[in-house]
Amino acid sequence: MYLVTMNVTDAIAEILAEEGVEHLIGFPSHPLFDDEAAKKAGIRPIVTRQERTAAHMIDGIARVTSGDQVEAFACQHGPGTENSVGGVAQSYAESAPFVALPAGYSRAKTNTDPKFSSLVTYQSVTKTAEQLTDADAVGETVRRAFQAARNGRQRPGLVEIPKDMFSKEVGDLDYEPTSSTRTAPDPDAVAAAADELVAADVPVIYAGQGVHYAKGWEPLKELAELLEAPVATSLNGKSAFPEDHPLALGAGSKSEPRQLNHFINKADVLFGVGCSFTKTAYGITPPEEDNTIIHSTNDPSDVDKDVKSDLAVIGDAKLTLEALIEEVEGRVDDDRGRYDDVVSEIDAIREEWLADWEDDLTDDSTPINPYRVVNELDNVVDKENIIATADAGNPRDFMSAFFEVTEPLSYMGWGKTTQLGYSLGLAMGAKLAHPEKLCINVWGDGAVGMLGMDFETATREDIPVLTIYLNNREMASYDTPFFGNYAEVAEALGGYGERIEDPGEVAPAIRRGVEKVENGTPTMLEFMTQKYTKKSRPDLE
Ligand SMILES: Cc1ncc(C[n+]2csc(CCOP(=O)(O)OP(=O)(O)O)c2C)c(N)n1
Ligand SMILES: [Mg+2]
Repeated sequence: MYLVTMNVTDAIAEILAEEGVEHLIGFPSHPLFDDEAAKKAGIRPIVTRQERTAAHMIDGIARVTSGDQVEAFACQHGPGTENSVGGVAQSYAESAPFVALPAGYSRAKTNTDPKFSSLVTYQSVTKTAEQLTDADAVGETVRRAFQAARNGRQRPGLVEIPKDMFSKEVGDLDYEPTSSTRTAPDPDAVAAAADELVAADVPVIYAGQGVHYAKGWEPLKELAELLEAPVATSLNGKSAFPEDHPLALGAGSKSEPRQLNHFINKADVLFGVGCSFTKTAYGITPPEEDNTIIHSTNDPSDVDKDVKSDLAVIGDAKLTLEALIEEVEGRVDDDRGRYDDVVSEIDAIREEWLADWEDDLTDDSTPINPYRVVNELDNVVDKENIIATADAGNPRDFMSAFFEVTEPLSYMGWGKTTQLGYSLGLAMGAKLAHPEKLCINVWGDGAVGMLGMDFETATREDIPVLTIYLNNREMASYDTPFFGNYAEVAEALGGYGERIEDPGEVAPAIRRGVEKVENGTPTMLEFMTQKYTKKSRPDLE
């Protein structure tokens, strides 16, 4: 808290600092960049090559900090704001928070055709959208955006600042930073959920991204072990439950493990926690009849949106899981006597499923089978020290099912909307938040073409990420050919680039890449792969 007189630009910079913002990421012109206001307030400004990447980076930071680190985005009025919609929309759909501070046209022209209005256009992809029209209201206006971004279902908040406002003098600024509050579930609903889960023959837990945001990983494991119940995650929830745990089913997506599909269909009680149950091609579609669906979410608007539940438990995922553990503990003995059966049922299906995929995962053919790359990546990297993600298209489907993760927040899964190129920004954001981790994105031609030039942001800003590019010279599911030598592009942009054509070189190349990254060099490994669109679709078998 402080009392000073300053202009709007400096006031916003100070507010950001008070809010704990560490990075202002975006694209000029914007006074927070141009006047070095952010820098002077101790905030690191980062300029990307594309506004979308900037949003993706701060989205990545938010995700890998469980929404604690709410960062700021800035861009120019007009074209900057027009070009940024995608980035904000992606974070809105995936529920990742940040505060966007786009400049706007001067107030005299703000509502004049054809001037782009962020206030109007961003309404559908932000939690709150406001326009700053009074310098003395700068504190309360920006505060509302942070408050929205930090609380409940975390999503972007936006304040459009007409460009004539930046130089306006602010009277006394007295700013208190916002905080986040958790909501606890209705005890009656928790008791009812416990009754159902304990009485179930085949209880199955489905964990979503809310478990990451609530940091509910430990109680999730405890509840699963208490109930002796298998655990699936959504794609966004991937890594909320260790995938090497005997009760793990893996992540539900367009390509998913056979054991997951088996148990989702077999469950007589399906407990979705921290999930939206959104019907999407990249999520599960549970049967709604002949079972009991319990839906726990912190956003009541998810309940009965796409999937009709039998019981809703509204609240923070961690508080809900902890409350459930207490209720369940009073209802069950230590050993329910079915752990071994459940585990061997999972294991048998999993082994059979992996055996069916063995030929792909270890394929020696040339061009390289992309599953071979994913499998070698899975084998080579140290799972305790990574954060991985994959892009839209087949790379997502290869990774979601066959890249196993064991640590909370070691995977950034997404697919509520699927903008090509999102993965690079996510990986760079993760690296900024966790410089000690190996941050990896796996993407294809379509994604590289859209945001590949932001590899230069990684080299210029010293953000050493490992980019795995599966180059099949086309958009495989769209029969659209592309070409280019992107390993050379990566080199030309100041990083390390290597093109790999020999399947025997896949693992050694990954090791070389990891070493380059560890030495501080952003690295692009370009694997020349077959066009391959085979997915694991047990639902269609
Ligand atoms: C911005 C955007 N436009 C269109 C799409 C639709 N889309 C999804 S995947 C894809 C092709 C991806 O091709 P590529 O990156 O080469 O991966 P591949 O499937 O070939 O491995 C397209 C066009 C999208 N996801 N994002
Ligand atoms: Mg491709």
